[in-house]
Amino acid sequence: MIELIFATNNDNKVREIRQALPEGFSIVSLREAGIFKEIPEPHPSLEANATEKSMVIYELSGKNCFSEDSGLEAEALDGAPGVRSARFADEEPEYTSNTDKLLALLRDKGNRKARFKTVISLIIDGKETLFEGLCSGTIAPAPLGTNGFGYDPVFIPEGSNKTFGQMTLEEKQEFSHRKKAVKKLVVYLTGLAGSKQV
Ligand code: ITT
Repeated sequence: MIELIFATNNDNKVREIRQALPEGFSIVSLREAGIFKEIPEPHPSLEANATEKSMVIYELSGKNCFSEDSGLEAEALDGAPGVRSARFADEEPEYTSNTDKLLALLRDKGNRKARFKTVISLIIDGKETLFEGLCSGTIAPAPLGTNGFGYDPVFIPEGSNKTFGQMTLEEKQEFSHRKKAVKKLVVYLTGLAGSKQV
């Protein structure tokens, strides 16, 4: 069994990654590990924030772990909200949510292309490896569906006519940026386990 701490406070991410992992892998969230810590995300890139989260938890716990940082990049907004996806509407009282702000900024734009990006930072015995997953699609004119989290109700992945918010978790996994990054993580860890390095 490969056991890892998943350095996140986002229960939706835990649910999605648990569902995406094959047998033989077990993850423990920060809450389950008894670690109650808000990890800062001060950096201008998903990669640097992911590294910060996993390093902080590795140093604190001394255990192999991984984190992920993700964001939604809208083409017409030069990649915003991007690394600021979780805090996009913060401190701007005219927007009640991140999706409100995104829809307002895209209202007059013809180009509604966007992509989700996930970066996973894995730390095994102090050594970091990064994995990336992308999912291209478009931003819907208005929110549809209540499943998932974050921007799911406004994101339609390429190859579907439904938003992530209208999909079951199983359906979302067929397209998901997070699932693609997890698949790479699994291949890598399976290789390490084969050579008895984890
Ligand atoms: P941790 O840092 O504790 O892992 P977080 O919620 O702060 O959790 P991020 O900093 O990675 O996570 O922020 C990612 C934000 O991007 C998240 O809050 C959502 O708003 C959005 N997001 C990421 N993946 C998404 C997905 O699959 N569906 C919808 N929105 C997503």
